[in-house]
Amino acid sequence: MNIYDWHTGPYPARVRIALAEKNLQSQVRFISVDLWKGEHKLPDFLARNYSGTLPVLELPDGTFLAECTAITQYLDTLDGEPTLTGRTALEQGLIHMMNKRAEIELLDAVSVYFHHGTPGLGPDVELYQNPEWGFRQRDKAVRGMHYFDSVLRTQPYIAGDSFSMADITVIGGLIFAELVDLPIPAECEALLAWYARMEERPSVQNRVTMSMPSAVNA
Ligand code: GTS
Repeated sequence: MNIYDWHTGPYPARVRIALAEKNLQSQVRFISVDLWKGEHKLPDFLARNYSGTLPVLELPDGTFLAECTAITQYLDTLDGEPTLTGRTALEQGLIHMMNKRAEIELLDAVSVYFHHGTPGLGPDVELYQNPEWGFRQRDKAVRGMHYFDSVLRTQPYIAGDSFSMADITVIGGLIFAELVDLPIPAECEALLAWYARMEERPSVQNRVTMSMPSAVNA
């Protein structure tokens, strides 16, 4: 399988962490798509993913799977342990809900802030920017941090008692928040403590160095 990604990207980090959690790294080849040069907006790449975003998983039969949630679900189904998307109907429902919340309330909000409220990927790639929308999403992301802090005051992981895809998505949000200098508020003690625990996981620590990326059309 091929993964089209960018080694320091917060969304690609989600799939890199999932791969490491499932010990599937040896089954994929990483193909680097340079976001800063806008390679993800070129026709070749858009043919692989209409949305023009990373990461994308290419299967041996030529199928392209985009969207971190879909890729994680696929990888989780390929291999049994540990499960990242739940076993029972209730676990799967809760993980899906919290994963979606982690995207809407945190990760996607930070991403919109990056693309609209900061120079983003630069003038050659950011063809439309709306700073006010960006700043609103920045504030939404901080509210999201408070929300996840409240969740973690009553349970050890984002979707309950076990580590899951929803934890990975919040980790992605906090990786992105660090990149745009959006710190976790000091009063979010449960979120800070949880994040310190997450940063100790080998899958999170080794996510950037897990492979040497090759060129886009290698
Ligand atoms: N909903 C998509 C997913 O979950 O996969 C979003 C993917 C996404 O936004 N990826 C970023 C991207 O391609 C990669 S990174 O910012 O994390 O490195 N951004 C480029 C762009 O122009 O939006």
